[in-house]
Amino acid sequence: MNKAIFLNSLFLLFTTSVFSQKVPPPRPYGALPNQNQLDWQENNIYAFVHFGLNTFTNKEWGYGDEDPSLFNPKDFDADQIVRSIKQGGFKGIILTCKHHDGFCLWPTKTTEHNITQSPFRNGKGDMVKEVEEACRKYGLKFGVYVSPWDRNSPKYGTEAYVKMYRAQIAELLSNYGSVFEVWHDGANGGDGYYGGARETRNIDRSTYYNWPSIWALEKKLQPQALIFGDIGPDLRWVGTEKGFAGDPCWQTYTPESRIPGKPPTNGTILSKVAINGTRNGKYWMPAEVDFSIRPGWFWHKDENNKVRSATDLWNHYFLSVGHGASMLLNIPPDTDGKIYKTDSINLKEFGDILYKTISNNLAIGAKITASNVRGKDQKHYGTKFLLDNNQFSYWATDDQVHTPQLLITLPEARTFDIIRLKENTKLGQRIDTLAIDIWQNNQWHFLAGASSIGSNRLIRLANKVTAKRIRLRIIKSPVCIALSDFALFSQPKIMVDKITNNKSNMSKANWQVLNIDNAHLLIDNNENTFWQSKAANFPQEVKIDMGNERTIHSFSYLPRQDGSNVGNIDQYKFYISNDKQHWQEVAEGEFGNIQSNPILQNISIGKPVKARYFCFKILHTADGNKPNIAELSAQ
Ligand code: FUL
Repeated sequence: MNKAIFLNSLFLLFTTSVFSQKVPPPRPYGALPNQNQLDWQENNIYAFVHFGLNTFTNKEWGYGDEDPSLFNPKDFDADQIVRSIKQGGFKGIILTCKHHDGFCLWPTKTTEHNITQSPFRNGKGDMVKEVEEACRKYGLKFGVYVSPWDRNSPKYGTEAYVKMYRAQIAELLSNYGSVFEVWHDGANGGDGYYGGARETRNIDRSTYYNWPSIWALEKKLQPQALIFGDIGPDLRWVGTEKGFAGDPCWQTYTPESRIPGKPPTNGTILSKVAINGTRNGKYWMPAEVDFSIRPGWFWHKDENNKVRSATDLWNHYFLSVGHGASMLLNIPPDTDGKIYKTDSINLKEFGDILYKTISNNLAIGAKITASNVRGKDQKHYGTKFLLDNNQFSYWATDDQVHTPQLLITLPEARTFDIIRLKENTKLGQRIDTLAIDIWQNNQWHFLAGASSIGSNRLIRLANKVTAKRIRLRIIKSPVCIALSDFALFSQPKIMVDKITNNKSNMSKANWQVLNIDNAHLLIDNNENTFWQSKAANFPQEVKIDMGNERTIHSFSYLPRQDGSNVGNIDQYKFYISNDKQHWQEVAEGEFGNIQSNPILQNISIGKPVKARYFCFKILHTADGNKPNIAELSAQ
């Protein structure tokens, strides 16, 4: 080989090896999920089954003195229970093996107050086993709820009880195969039967159970099980039993303290921190949204006409799973030991809608171009990974590119009303805010925005839109992007007709906030999101371009709907304009009683006016805090 050829081959060898080498992946950002939490991400819809003596005494919380002979579900049918739940699209079941009344649904060696003392299967039954086996048969995961508070046990309050509680957990985690979640409620201590003492026993929730040692026992016996508690360690309580997560709902969380325990008035205390999580929180600890298909957790005959409809469940799916939390829906069997027909029918309808909707990703076939691809390395970080239905393969940008854009061109104009986004959470929760636009009438129109993406984010539009070209703009991120999924869906027409959640049906697709950056949440037609001003000085103005001239009869202000009354506006002025220069005042006044009753405030303007622009001038908030707006409309 002569020298020239040799050098040439050396050069070729060098360049090929350099250029085919994978560009290093982005560095992970912040707290990261563990393997169990990663596995949970695609299994985030599961059911609670509350069943026990309360079902027969018609109570929500048994005192602990209930006679086990009352526990007699004559037609108990674990298959029917599991089948009904499976038809709802649920992927697992968590059974109340022991609720606060202390009655155990399995033949435990730790207490007499258990199923062997009941007529069920002539005292030979094991309901935990029956439900577990039915779960295996139908391919559902199986989990256990074991209440730490025990109003039956004479030992409650002493060390001996904690030992007994640990033994109960050990039995459940040793004899019933693989368990996917262990659920500890936070209701603890108070009055009870306590073996006949009938007294109040208060315990120190921060020390009594020695939670870290219980978690260690659980991890040892079932390493793959997620542990749920008010503050984790794997999944956190969302802070309400009403069936929604905040918006945003970060998957990272820094609890106010590491001491578990919520007051016995469980459900009435709404922890703002839990509901929204913590941006850049210390721990990866996604929220779990537990709520019931009926007003109560246990079955009560007089609630047979108060079962949530499929539409209602569908709305709550978006408010939980759609916000990056899990949906833990309670479906309590009746006194026969079956899922009541209304519950079962509604579940099936919900499951069908869910399946029909998400099995047809309308983004498939799209051509996606990105303003930046990490190291120009299409092979490893290209946009094709956004459509491959793999939550961990992803499109990434260069380290210094934090606000890239995607242009999505569908094969033809398609109609959708749901957008799904996912980040590769193995690299943390990275994106703060993004916006989606569609191309219509030769220009881009803002469609929707979202804060906090994480493992799953669903944006549901108030109206269906048809578009061929879509633009995704990352507005804020502290680091480069690692997005793994972009999907579009169209919910069945019947659901759209029935949706009650989005009160405003007026399209704001062409609307823009003129004078404030990142304020799209106040015109996103979603009452569960809100914009909050950065300042608490007054007056402040919000100027809106409605895209074209309209006749306005009234305007409306909806304050935040998340249960917090911070920053509700109570004095305003309202102006209109046709050129953004000259403004005419058409209304002025106050929103009376907004603190006690923060509902939609609709103000009619004496004489209808024509305008393209309006300005909402905020003069005051009821508590002097930074003003909030969930929705601003003019009609
Ligand atoms: C709470 C309990 O007090 C309720 O009865 C119910 O079991 C709910 C899921 O957890 O802590």
